[in-house]
Amino acid sequence: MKNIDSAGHVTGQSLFVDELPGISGILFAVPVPSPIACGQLLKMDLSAALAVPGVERIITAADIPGENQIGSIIPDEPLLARGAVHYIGQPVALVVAKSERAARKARNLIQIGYKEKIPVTDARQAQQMGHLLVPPRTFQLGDTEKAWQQCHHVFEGRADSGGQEHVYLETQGAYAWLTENGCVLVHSSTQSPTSVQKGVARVLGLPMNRVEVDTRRLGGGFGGKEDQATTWGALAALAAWCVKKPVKLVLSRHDDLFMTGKRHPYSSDFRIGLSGDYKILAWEVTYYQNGGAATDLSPAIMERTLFHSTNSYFIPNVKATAYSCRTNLPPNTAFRGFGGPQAMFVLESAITLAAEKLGIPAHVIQEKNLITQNDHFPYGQQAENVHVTDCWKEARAQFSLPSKLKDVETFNASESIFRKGVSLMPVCFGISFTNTPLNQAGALVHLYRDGSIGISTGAVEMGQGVNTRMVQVVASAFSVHPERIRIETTNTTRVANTSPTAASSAADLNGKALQAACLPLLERLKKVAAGMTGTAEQTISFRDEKVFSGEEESGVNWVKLIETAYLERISLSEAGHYATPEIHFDKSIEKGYPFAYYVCGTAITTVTLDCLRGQYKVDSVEIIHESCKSFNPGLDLAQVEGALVQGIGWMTMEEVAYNEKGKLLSDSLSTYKIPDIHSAPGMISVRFHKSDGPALAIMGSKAVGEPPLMYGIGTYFALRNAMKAFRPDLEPVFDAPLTPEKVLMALYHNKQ
Ligand code: MTE
Ligand code: LUZ
Ligand code: MOS
Repeated sequence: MKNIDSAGHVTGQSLFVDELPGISGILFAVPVPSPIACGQLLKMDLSAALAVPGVERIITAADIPGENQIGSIIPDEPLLARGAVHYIGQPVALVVAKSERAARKARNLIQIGYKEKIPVTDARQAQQMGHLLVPPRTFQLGDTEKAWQQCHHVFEGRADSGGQEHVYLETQGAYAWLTENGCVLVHSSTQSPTSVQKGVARVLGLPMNRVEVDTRRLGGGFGGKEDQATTWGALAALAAWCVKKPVKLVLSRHDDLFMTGKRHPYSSDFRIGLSGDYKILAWEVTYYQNGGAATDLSPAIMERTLFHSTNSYFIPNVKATAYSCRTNLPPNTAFRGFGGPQAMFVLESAITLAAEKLGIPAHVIQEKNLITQNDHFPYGQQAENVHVTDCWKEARAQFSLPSKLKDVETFNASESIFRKGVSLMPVCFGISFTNTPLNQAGALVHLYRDGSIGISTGAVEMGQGVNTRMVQVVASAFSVHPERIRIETTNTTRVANTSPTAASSAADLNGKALQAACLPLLERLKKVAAGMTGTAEQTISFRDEKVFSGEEESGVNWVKLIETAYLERISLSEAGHYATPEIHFDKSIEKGYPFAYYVCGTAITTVTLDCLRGQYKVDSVEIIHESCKSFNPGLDLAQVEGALVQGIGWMTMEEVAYNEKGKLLSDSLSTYKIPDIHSAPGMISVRFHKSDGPALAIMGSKAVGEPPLMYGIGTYFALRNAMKAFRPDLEPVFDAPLTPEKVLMALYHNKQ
């Protein structure tokens, strides 16, 4: 089934927040950012700004009727700063005007007096100063201290990975107005309507039932709107509250780039120990996560880093410690993979370092240490039903690894300027929110009298196609044509207490909630059908819009059945709820069973490097990816390809740069390069590893949103292999992104 949004998107009919029609009296809001990263705001002179024609009001923290707080895990983030400011771009006021243009003009005239302090932008420095967002955590298995003595080879190193800007096509935004009797409606571009609802209620001092949040779809989220849409929803609602008119707030690209948080940069120290036959016996790692100026989701992201510190490998002795460091950057936040990619990059760096020192290919070490079904992850969950080795072997065989390696060797031996490199990248990603209570969802199903169907869930469509999957789930449950089904907006008054659409789990959780809603409806309809056909209820089934009694077609169709049920006064609406069974985690001992299942795969990447210029091209990425019984291979393929290219961007070209004052330097799409069609791999080949899907995956179809991003890590190491082929004494530096500049500098560093 095609994505139900395709036609609307290409004809321009799909609506996004900025395109919602203006209501009479509509005003536009523009946030006022802090000009300094650390210090005190002394006073704001608003007089010139207020004199700009069209300006209605400038809102500050003093106007907030409720609590000036939006921190979701820890209350350390004011909606509008007052006094102390902690990063450049932190909202300090909001200009509301008749046009966005007037609001912008006014913003430029605001004079802010401040007293500046020296900001801290480096995670390690913050850690040394004791600036942590939360206490550090350690995951441990076996005894690394003892294990070092048994190791034949021990290597130490450091790995750094940079931030990543989400670059969702639709910038952050919200549109709010007061409905009646002190209630507010917010249209928000959010992955988490309930978080926005909660945030607005808190800021306005209202109970949640007076705040309705509606989300039709996002022009991309990628994690950037999991927590950070709340700021803009709350600001729009606050403005509407203060001026009693509809207020739209949609960030310009530039404002979005420098005011919002990104993927967390990590700096890590590691120590890896191997036996004489290359079994990894011990793994010690310390992660320094650059959290930015407020907690946001950093502790949850740090936790997922710890969960994935051994990626697809079994290591008997592990000690992984993570520090979430407070710095004067915009609060960093969720980004596809949620700390998992950062962990995997460090381990791959360590394996590569070991391989280089030992003079063997990295894939020899990788292959020897893949986790098997009897092994346990360091946090206690058994790797039962984990198909790491199957995918690895399938990739080797199907993509002819030996001949590929040989071709590259021949090429490299015959070339003077160009070098090729190959890498293998196994991925094993846990599916479920690591914060167990979030693994629940709700849904609502209406069967209308004419046989058409309206469904609502807590899932948010952001391009990944979850709405299409939801339609498929219901079409399959009732055995009706998908065209009969209309999926409604995600709205807090229809489905309450929703978890964010995140952790790749939206289809599983919300699909199962939908199934839970369809089940009692089906039972009731069977009773009606039994009455209509004069047969026993147990013999009734629905197939392709027809009622069957046993193998016999009864002559009753779906439309007639629904109309009859209505006349018999049978309820045709149902709400469903689902909570993932079995999963649990005990933080006091850092052990448990946090994931419903794992998604595995292996990517083989080939690159060609121009060693004169530092430029490179990804020739091909060939992937075996586990989808099990995919019920929408087209959507799955799109997710794998998109995530892969996003991962390659993070590893190779996307460089988030701040200066020492905490000012974002890469603050436009000309200085922040994301992959385009020219930098995408010349060839992407994805083959799905099929098997019986786990019961906890919706209709046996495994989650796909995030895991393939981590195949992009393979590009870094393919490039490193190409560099190494040109310069065998390459320094053991692991510092992503590996931009062409960095490649060139490394190839000629200290060269006689
Ligand atoms: N695909 C598109 N096109 N746009 C997005 O914003 N977000 C990704 C992924 N795929 C995203 C996307 C992220 S970060 C997640 S967690 C999942 O989609 C969420 O959706 P799902 O749970 O339905 O997979
Ligand atoms: N969000 C979250 C996530 O709150 N918990 C998670 O475990 C998670 N994982 C991936 C992406 N978002
Ligand atoms: Mo995705 S980072 O879980 O929004």
